[in-house]
Amino acid sequence: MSERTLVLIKPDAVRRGLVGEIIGRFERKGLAIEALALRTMDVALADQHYAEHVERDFYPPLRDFMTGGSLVSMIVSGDEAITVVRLLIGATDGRKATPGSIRGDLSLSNRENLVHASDSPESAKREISLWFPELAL
Ligand code: FUP
Repeated sequence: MSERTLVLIKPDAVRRGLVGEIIGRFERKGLAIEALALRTMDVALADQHYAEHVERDFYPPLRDFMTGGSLVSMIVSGDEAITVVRLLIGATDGRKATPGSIRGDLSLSNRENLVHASDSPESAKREISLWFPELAL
C-alpha cells in the first residue's frame, strides 16, 4: 500500500554536502519524491515538530541545531514508505546505527544524525500538515 512520509534532511547534511547522497538513496530504493523544499525551521515550528521532546534536557541544543541552518523538507512516498524510510535512515544514534543505513554510514552523533523521518502513520499525517499544509490530505 502506498504511503507518504515526512523527511527532513537536517542542517548537518546540508552543510556537509550530503543532500544528493541522501536523496539518491531514497530514489535508488524506488521511493518517489512528492514534494521538496529548501527552507529553515524557526523556533515555533521546531517546538511543534518536536512537541513530544520539548521538555527533554536534550531539546535546547537540538532546537539550536535544527534552527541553525538550511534544511530540506520532503514528502517521500511508496509502498510501506514510513517503515522503509526508517530502515534506510537507521537508529537515532549514528554511532550505533547499522552500517549500510544513512546514519550508520555517515553520522557519528546522536544529535547531528542527518535525517528525520516520521515514525508512524499518525506522525506522518501530523508532520506533513505542519511542513506542507497545502498538500495535507
Ligand atoms: P528519531 O526518531 O530516530 O529521529 O529519534 P527521536 O525521535 O528519539 O529523537 C529526535 C531527535 O532528537 C533525534 F533525531 C536527535 C535528537 N536527540 C538528541 O539530540 N539526544 C538524544 O538523546 C535523543 C535524541
